[in-house]
Amino acid sequence: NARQIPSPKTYGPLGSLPLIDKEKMMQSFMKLADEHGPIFQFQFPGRVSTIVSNHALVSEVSDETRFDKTVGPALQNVKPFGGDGLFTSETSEPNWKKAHNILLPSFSQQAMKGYHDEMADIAVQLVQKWSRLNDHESIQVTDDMTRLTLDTIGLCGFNYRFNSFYREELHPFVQNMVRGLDEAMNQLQRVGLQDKLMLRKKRQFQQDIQGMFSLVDQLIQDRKEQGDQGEDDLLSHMLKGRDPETGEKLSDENIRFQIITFLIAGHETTSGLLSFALHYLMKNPDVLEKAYAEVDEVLGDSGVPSYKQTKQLKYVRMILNEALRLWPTAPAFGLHAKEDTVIGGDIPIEQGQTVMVLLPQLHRDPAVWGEDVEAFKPERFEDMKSIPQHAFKPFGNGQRACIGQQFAMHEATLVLGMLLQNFKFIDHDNYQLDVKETLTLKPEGLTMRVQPRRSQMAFQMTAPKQESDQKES
Ligand code: FDE
Repeated sequence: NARQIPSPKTYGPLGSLPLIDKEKMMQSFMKLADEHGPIFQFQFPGRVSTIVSNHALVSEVSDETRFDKTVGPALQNVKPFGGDGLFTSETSEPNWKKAHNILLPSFSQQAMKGYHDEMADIAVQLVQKWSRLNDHESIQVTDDMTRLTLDTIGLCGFNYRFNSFYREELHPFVQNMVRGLDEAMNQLQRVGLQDKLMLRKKRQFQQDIQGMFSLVDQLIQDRKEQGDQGEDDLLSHMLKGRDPETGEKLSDENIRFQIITFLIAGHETTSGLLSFALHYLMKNPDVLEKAYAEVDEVLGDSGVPSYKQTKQLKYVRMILNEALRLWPTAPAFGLHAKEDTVIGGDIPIEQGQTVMVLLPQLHRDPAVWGEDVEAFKPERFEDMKSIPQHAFKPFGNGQRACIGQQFAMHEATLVLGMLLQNFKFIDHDNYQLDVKETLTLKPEGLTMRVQPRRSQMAFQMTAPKQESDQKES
């Protein structure tokens, strides 16, 4: 006997849209999941979305023999500039497997050693900026985190310096990207004719895409002209790498899409993560106390953390995981059934039917996390093995999970460690969390003040190894 999937009430051609806050779609879905349960169907104008959000059901749809990633409506709208890059391609598109094979080694834990000094270079810029603020100046947290994460992926990935700490305005590439992503998300909520009439928006969208293409194409061309100088970054791996399965290389067009993909995926999500973590630290003084204790023990006055020291910041990592539990900055992903199947014992899902996994709700399943799901407790992640499989999925699922997971976590641990090492965090205006939604989540309007924790800032850099090696030769 098949069970009927619950669905909220509808309003003619608008479907259930009037029930949700258009600016906060994910948070509206969380409320609907509270009312309608761990699986419900949401009627958009012209399409229906099946939303799953508890551990039992997510475990089933995470089974890769029955389900595969789907490039859902949101990612479809990003495709004009993400193309068949890793994020926006179906598993069946030939370039997905090819690029996945070529790029996997660039994101291994081993590869992080090679990125560490460049990550530290950008983190030092952030610490220097904060250490030079006057007493009553406050920090726009998400803006500075976005400067940091964009510059980090630019430098580690492509040896390009956005130099965001030296500009008040966003880098033109980022303006194109932010507007492009914003338009892609807005298209989701427009009804047919309404969307067709947005001519000015469409022209702007095309301009933004061209803007992104031209910077990235220039980067590729420059690197090719300058020839192989022994670079060891993502771009060099993309230009030189061959798929071990087919022996083929990536095309220039695909490399363009991959670079844009890494710039999008690598900065918004990680910057949101760091911002949420800072927010929760300021609201949980005992957690903050423990974090200071760990950082003082592991880093002390030893200057910029080394790769090895960063790996030792266990509690800092637990804080980041707990922030990702409450607000996974990439809040949802889509899957489709590979064949007719049944989930939850009696809910039929037809071949090709899509489901959306709603992560912030999954991460609040009381069957896994207990009744105090809203409490910020990094201790939940003391022992990763104690967390049931598929209960915590901030980096997605299976072979389509985030290739940048190690990268993001190493970067975020290093940066949060350095901020703790150097600053007292001050929640000067008693910030109340307001989660802003774009393609990702971030704490809107979060500001803070800082005071130095030590008389001598620990940001004196020793020259990165590779560079000094090169100079000698
Ligand atoms: C991916 C990803 C995901 C899945 C999605 C779907 O399924 O649709 C997720 C959930 C994520 N990712 C998340 C995240 C978070 C954070 C913090 C991050 N992420 C970060 C990063 C960085 C970088 C560089 C990245 N990231 C990247 C990426 C990519 C490329 C991808 C795709 C993969 C494949 O192959 O598919 C992702 N990422 Fe992430």
